[in-house]
Amino acid sequence: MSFWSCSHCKAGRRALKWLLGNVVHRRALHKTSPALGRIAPVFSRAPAYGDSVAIMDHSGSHTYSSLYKSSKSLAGLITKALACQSGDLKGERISFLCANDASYTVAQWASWMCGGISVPLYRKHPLNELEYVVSDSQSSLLVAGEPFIDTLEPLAQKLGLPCLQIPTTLDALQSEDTQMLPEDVSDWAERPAMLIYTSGTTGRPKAALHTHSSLQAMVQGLVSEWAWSRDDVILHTLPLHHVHGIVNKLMCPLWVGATCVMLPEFSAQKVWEQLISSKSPMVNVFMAVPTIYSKLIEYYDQHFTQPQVQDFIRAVCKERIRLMVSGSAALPQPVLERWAEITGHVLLERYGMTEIGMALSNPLKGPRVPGAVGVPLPGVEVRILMANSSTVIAEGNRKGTQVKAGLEGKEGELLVRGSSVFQKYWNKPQETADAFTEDGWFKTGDTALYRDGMYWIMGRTSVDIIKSGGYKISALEVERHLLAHPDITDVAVIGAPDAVWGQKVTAVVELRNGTSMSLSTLKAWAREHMASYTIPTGLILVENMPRNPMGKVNKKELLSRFFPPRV
Ligand code: MCA
Ligand code: AMP
Repeated sequence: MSFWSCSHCKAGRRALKWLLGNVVHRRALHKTSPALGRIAPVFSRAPAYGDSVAIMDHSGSHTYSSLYKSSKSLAGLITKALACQSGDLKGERISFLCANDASYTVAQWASWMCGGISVPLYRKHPLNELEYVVSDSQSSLLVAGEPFIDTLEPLAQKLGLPCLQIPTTLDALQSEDTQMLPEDVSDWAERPAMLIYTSGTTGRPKAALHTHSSLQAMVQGLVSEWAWSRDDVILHTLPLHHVHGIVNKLMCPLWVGATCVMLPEFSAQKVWEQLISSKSPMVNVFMAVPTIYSKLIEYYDQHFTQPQVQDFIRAVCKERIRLMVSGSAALPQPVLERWAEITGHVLLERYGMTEIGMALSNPLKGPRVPGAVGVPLPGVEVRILMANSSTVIAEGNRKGTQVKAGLEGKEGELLVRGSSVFQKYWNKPQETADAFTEDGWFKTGDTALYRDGMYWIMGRTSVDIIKSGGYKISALEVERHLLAHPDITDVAVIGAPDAVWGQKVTAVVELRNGTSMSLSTLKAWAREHMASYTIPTGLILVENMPRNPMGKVNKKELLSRFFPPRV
């Protein structure tokens, strides 16, 4: 029996039908996917890299062998705390909250070494959101990096769960009492590995379940396409509860034995310092969301005004850095152009999503077309489907794309299939079924077109999904929170266009008679209840919420009324 077959949920008939179809399809893909090969979770490659530096963080350098040993010890402590005699947690969930440093990798590897599913928590989430994730994932144990023990311990007590702390000095974890690891992990392909929470247009955030094979497919696709090697040094500045920060920027380098330099959080000044520093190891790979590139440009324009400094920066970036990537949101052309002026690098834009990993990428070598997201990565198949019809406009993979005659350049919904696609939404069979077509294609909800030999993302099909700073935010989830405010009687949340953030979370609010509200009082109230990046940064007060005769708010109309398109 596979790890995962003891599912917690009773799938409905439709879900079961989908599941069977999907499993069959995914099996077929495993057979045919040439890139995937043997399944080997990233930690199992660490011993081969021995004393090479895996991670550099605020506390110093951490070699592959020291991370491996600390992770084994933590895995041993986890199985002990859960009284698991076999040493195999068979897919129990381990939620962990760590800083952006080596302790994160130790927690992740440890949860895998003892057969668990890793559930990364995020430090900017308020307690109620952390509790939601721990409860929804039915986690059995919590792991706290040293700065977060005071946050997690009371939560663990409330929920009756054990809570382990990772000491500041990771070596203090290394003990004799370590986890015995399976000699052979070749049957790990369909083992569940990670839950990533993502917002949608229905209900609370749902967790996408990735298996070891879907994670490996993501990693191997990027390693081969972007030519990752052991000599690479990447600068890591992203949050670690999303695929971009976890897979692209952390698991890829650790897969090949490269070095990951981790900053505790994004700071434009610190990023510039690292990019041009002549201290070893020198960064040669950088990846970020478009907002980060905008903020780096802003910092450059304010601080690096002297021509000789500008020449130096350009020369260093051009000479040392081999790859700079943008993704998670559309890269505005002015940002791409200005970045190219400053650094001499045309950003490589790629497209991905929590449920599928990376799907489309501009080439490492060869022309990168501004505004386009390139072609399918290895092992990925894509389709563009005409809205409200079964007409396939275009379908393609690594080798090429076929377009239906006369439909070149027509827009439709982007569908994705392949070995990097997630297995299911945790405990949500209906949502899982709804997310796929009958023949196993994942429906991204993004509008795309194929033109001039590449794919272009034209936006979301739903106005209720907002992208701000690279974060996906559900307008409905923000409305749910705001409606709990005692003075708010009605609210509609919209994503106003914003040059730096992509979109700006804007609340159109109707207040109780006789009350007033400013953006700063709303923000102060929201900080206790909502993740910081979901808090509105725009507030529009209305006497009466504009509704159509059916009583519905038309958000497209609201957007064009308050933010008319510039002509
Ligand atoms: C926020 N602020 C704004 C706006 N938005 N002010 C004006 N207009 C706006 N539109 C304000 C906030 O209210 C806050 O104000 C201040 O700016 C700083 O906000 P904060 O969120 O704290 O910003 P930050 O800490 O500087 O972070 C910016 C960031 C961050 C580094 C760009 O958002 C980030 O790390 N984003 C990456 C997200 C990510 O990794 N996404 C990947 C998921 P005040 O100070 O008054 O409170 S997508 C994915 O994984 C898929 C697979 C993919 O394709 O990659
Ligand atoms: P998430 O669900 O948080 O993983 O975010 C995935 C979403 O980010 C996708 O569905 C797209 O809407 C958006 N996205 C990612 N990369 C790009 C890109 N290069 N251009 C436009 N949108 C993107």
